[in-house]
Amino acid sequence: MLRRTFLAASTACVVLAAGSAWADAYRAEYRLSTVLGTAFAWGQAGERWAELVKEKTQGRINIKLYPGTSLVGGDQTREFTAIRQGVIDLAIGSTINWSPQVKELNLFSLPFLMPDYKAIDALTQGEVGRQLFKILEQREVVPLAWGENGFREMSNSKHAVATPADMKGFKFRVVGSPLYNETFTALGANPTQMSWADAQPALATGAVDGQENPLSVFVAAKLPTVGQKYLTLWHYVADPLIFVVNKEVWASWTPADQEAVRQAALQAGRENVEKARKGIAGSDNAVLKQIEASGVTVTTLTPEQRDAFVKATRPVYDKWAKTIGADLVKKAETAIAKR
Ligand code: X2X
Repeated sequence: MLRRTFLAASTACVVLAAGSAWADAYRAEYRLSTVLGTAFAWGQAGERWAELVKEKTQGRINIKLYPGTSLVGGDQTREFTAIRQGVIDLAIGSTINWSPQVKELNLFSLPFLMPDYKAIDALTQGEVGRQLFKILEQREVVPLAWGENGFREMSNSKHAVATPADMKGFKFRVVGSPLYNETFTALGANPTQMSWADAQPALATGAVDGQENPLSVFVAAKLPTVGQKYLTLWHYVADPLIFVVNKEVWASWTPADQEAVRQAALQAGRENVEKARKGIAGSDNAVLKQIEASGVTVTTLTPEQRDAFVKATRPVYDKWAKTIGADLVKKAETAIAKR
C-alpha cells in the first residue's frame, strides 16, 4: 500500500516536472498569418483554428490572428520564408503564395488540371497530398491539414470574355510564381504580379483591368464596386490552403498539445472546405445568383469554348510539369482520372 502510494506520487512528480519544463517554454502568444481577414472564409478558418486550439489545450496555447499577411508587410509571397525563419509561428497559406519557394506547389496552378471539386479532393486527400506534406516537412515546416480558397474565376472591367482573343491586351493582376505570368501571356493578356493589398487599389484606379480569384473572394471583397463587371467561369485552377506550424514552435509543445493543435487544424480545415464551397458547388449556386443580382455579366464557357483556353495554355502546362516534377504531375493526373 505504502509502496504503491510512493510509486504513484513519484510518477506524478515526474509528470509535473516535465509539464512545467514545457510550460516554461510556452509563449504567451503565437502568431498566425493569413492573407485574407475574417470577412472571408480564409480568415474565419484562422479564427476557428485559434478557438479550437485554445479549447483543446485548456488555454495553454494562445493564437493571435495576423490577417493581411501583416507580419511580412502584406507581401504574401514572402510568407513561407517568414514561417521558416520564425517570424511567423503558424500560417494558413495558399499553395499559390508558397509556390515561389516550394516549386511542387505549382501543381495546383497548372491550367485546367482539376476539372471539379472531386479532382481537388483526389489530390489533397490522397497520395499526392501526402507527398506534398513530406516535401513541406523537408522544408522544415510542420504541415497539418488542408483547407481551400477555391476555383479561381476571371473578372475584368472591360467586356465579356468567352475566348482567349477577348483577353487581348488586358492588364491583368496575378500573384505567385511566374507560371501565372506565362499562362496569361499565352492567353494574349498583359499580366503583372502584385500582392492582394496592392491589387484592390490597382483595380479601383483602373491600373489593371482584370484579376482572378474564387467567387467567395470576389463577393466578400466587393470587386464589382471596383469596376469588375464581367466574370468568366472557367475553373482554370484552384488553390488549396495548408495549415502549418514552424518547426521549433512545434517541438516546444508537449506531444498531447501537438495532437490537440493537429486535431484542431483538421477540424478547422474540414469546416473551411465546406464553407469555401457553400453557394458555389453542386446545385447550390446562391453566390452566383448574388453576383448576377449585383449587375455583373456572368459568362459560362461551353465545352468548346473552354477547349480553346486549354489549348492556348497547354505549352505552359507542359513546361511547368517538368519544373514541378514529371512523376508528381503524372501521379496527380492518374488520381484525377480515377476520381
Ligand atoms: O492574392 C490573392 O489573389 C489571394 C487572396 O487569392 C491569395 O492569397 C492567393
